[in-house]
Amino acid sequence: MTKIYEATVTAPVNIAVIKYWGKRDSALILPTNSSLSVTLSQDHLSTRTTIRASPEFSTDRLWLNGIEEDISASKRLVNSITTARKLRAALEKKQRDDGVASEDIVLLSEWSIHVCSENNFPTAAGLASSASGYAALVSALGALFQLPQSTSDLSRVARVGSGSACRSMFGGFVAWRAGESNDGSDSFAVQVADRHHWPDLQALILIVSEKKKTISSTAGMQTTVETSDLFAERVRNVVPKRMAAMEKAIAERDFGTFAEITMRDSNQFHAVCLDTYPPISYMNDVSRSIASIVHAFNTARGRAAAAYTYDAGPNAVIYALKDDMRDLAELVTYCFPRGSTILSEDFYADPFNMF
Ligand code: 2P0
Repeated sequence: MTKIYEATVTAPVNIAVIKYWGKRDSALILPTNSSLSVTLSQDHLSTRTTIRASPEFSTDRLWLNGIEEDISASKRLVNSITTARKLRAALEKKQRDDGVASEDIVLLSEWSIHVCSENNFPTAAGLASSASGYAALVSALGALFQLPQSTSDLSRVARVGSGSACRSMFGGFVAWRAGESNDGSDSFAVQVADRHHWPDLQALILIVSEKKKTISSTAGMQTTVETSDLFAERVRNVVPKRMAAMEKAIAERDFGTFAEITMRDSNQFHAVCLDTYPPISYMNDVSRSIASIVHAFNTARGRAAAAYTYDAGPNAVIYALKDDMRDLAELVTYCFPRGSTILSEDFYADPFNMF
């Protein structure tokens, strides 16, 4: 009978409130600054990955959303799989050293794998897929290989696939500690608060454009590192203070501070993009209008009741507490009646509404 081992996992998308932008080492994916994100609900924005290993498979193969891709064409995929295999090989060696009978040791590290990965959201919607994709791949490899490493340890493996993926290894509120080493040993994700910590917090995703971005994050951030003067100021003097203030705001469920830092950090990230030469512009007029609407909403409420943030594209993510989110969502749909939004009833649990 054919021997097959199989693991299936689901990993969610995360949206940064302190942005990662810039690498100090492109091969190991070591960032220039720490970052912090909120992991969204697994139910509606996530990647589900199944991996099978068998001694009968002749080569590693991968299907993304039903279409076969060439693994060897992606250095990052090869790196992630090779790193996980080395951890499995170390585990098999330890079993041998511990005197486990050879027939009881499954040499999974030597078998080829078949990977099947699917997003439950349209890739064309311009929402991050590399974060959930690599987090799902590495979590599935960890489960398949029964690796004893902690989630933070495995986040280092996800990081070599895509930087932001290391944060999707955890739910809730997640910091990626930049670290200082040259080998990446101290550059990994940690959970700063779990998903039940702030049940009132909601995320609203406003799909402004479904077009693929013109400049990839990977290419854009390196041009920023090489050309922006503002960037050095951000890395040295701004982000470290913001990381500390943001972690405190989350611990205290202080939405006003959380919101202000979130908006300021998004604005500074996009300012740094504009300070890049040639400049990079991810937000468009609709994105900027949404930011103005959020500020008008906050002015009307006399407090920071909602916060916007934008990644490397024009789509907006709004954070607000439940009581305010309904009104904000109504205001946005009034201003943009034909817009496309996804409202997470709470960002960690069951219901999502599409409307
Ligand atoms: C973030 N972004 O913190 C920031 C904000 C985009 C803007 O992480 O080269 O796709 O694979 O490490 O992870 C996008 O960067 O880049 C990103 P690589 P990645 O979420």
